[in-house]
Amino acid sequence: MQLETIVTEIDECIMLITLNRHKTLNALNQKMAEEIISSLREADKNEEVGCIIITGSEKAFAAGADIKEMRENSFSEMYQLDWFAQWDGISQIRKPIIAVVSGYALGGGCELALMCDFILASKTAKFGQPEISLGIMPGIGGSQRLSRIIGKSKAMEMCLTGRLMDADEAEKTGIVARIFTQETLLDEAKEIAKKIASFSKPAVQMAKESINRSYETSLSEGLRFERRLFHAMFSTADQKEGMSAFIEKREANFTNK
Ligand code: DAK
Repeated sequence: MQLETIVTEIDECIMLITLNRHKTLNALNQKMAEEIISSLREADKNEEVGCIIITGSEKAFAAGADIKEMRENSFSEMYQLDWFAQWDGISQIRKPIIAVVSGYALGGGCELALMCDFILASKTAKFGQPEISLGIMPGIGGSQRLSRIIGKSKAMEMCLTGRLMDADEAEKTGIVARIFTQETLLDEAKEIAKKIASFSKPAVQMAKESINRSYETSLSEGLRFERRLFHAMFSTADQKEGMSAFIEKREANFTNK
């Protein structure tokens, strides 16, 4: 597929997806949603890829859904086209996805970052759900994922006032895993992605699946699910290799089997 709104590159074991609508601060339109989801699916199928990075520009990860594209839409158009339902596809991606955020991550841009497995940010990052100032509300998880991460009070305050949160506060509240300088952010992110990709793919994917399950089930069900996956890992060659390598004081050579 000829990509118009993103650039993708495979760097060793990482698929790097760079949002590429810089003039509009990477505003998310329908085309971009389709291209991101289809690239993620491709990465998921590609045996070389062990981890995926989604990033934007220095000024903006993404400043939200494209206001110009949707302004004139009617309710029936939004409903019948099921506008932005394709974003749900991100939750079916089994390989880890890291959002690497500099500058603005607003509205749908903040929600896209929150759909990823974790967020690495530069000191310039600003997160927000400013939809309220446009006469709308968050629509791809902002009112759901954000409140589960930062709690009701802060999520309410952000969604009802549109206030932006800086990188330090985002790290303190758990939106962001780690902060780096602008200059080193992408290199640090690639190192982290390569580390993840160096481990057993089944182990990485089961760990991701298990953490995600915790958001959708009771603690006792979640613990049972985790234990079953843990037991299942003892059927993999990588479990034998990982434990043997430790005992033999050598590097593990995982084969994803
Ligand atoms: N959409 C379209 N264009 C945008 C944009 C956006 N979200 N954000 C920025 N741009 C464009 C600007 O219009 C401007 O274009 P030109 O005027 O040069 O043609 C260019 O990017 C540069 O922006 P600024 O000139 O405004 O740059 P500044 O540095 O002065 O300000 C800013 C940066 C990020 C503070 C500002 O651009 C801004 O406030 N942007 C809008 C932020 C925002 O309100 N974001 C939320 C968008 S609404 C749905 C689910 C979810 C959603 C929709 C539907 N369904 C389930 C159906 C999500 C909705 C949203 O995200």
